[in-house]
Amino acid sequence: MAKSKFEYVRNFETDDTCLRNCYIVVRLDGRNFHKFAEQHQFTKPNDNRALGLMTKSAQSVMEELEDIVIAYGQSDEFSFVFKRTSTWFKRRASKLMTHVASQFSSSFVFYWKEFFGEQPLLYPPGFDGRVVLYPSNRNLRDYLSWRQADCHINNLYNTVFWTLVQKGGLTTVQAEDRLKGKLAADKNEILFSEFGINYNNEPVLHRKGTTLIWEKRDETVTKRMKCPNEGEKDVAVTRSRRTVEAYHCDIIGEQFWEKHPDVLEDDN
Ligand code: DGT
Ligand code: MG
Ligand code: MG
Ligand code: MG
Ligand code: MG
Repeated sequence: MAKSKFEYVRNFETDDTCLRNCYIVVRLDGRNFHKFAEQHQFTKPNDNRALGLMTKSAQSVMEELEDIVIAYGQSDEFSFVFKRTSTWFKRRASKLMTHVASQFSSSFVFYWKEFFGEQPLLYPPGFDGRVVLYPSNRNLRDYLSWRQADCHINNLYNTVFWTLVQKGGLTTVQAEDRLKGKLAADKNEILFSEFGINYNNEPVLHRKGTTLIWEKRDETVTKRMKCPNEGEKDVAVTRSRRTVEAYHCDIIGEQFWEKHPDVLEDDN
């Protein structure tokens, strides 16, 4: 086919192929969600409708796109891990990242009503994305541990902070002063001795975030079948289906990975 004289502009495209053998992580984060949460009256410190919508949108990403083996989310962020052998979109970082970000954003708007009911979405939300490569299972697990530790640190802080304000009658400035330089043990102590709250009994969704993985589930359906000489009959048919399952558990320790050995491929 004849080429136009404009064709050369293609050569300005830069190569952004992700290094082979590495896990490709795409992390999304809500743009200016501090304001978005205020304007949509998110409950503090955690809004279960918002967290549910984030998880639903992440499930849609996993179901619609190829090769995502695990995703982890907390607050206004979600990380998606593509399997290390993925060849989807020739491993082009910009393609993978923009597909994740746009699928997530459109799902967030599409499913809004399912979680917020009649409360209107006031303006179109956006999400930024970044791509990070991890060459080993250890590095990938440390990445996910880092995000879950971040969830814990923020949630402990936010839980004490808003308890001091909502139940302790402090202003936000006073609560901030009170918590300056305090260690995790001090925060647990304030919650327990002043408000009778055991942090470990707080909802696990808020303490651990949300982990999504693929699982095989047996599904039994009744099918009407034509049988020779017997006419039509209802027959129970069991088939195994892959579905995205949500967990709110520790993913820093070994237990989760021992229980789900198929999520990560071997290092060698
Ligand atoms: P960015 O990411 O630089 O565009 O700015 P932000 O404002 O999104 O900052 P970020 O991502 O560091 O922090 C997330 C914000 O989202 C944080 O200000 C609190 C808010 N947020 C997230 N989840 C909830 C929630 O469940 N309830 C409430 N009230 N706020 C939430
Ligand atoms: Mg930020
Ligand atoms: Mg944000
Ligand atoms: Mg964030
Ligand atoms: Mg096209």
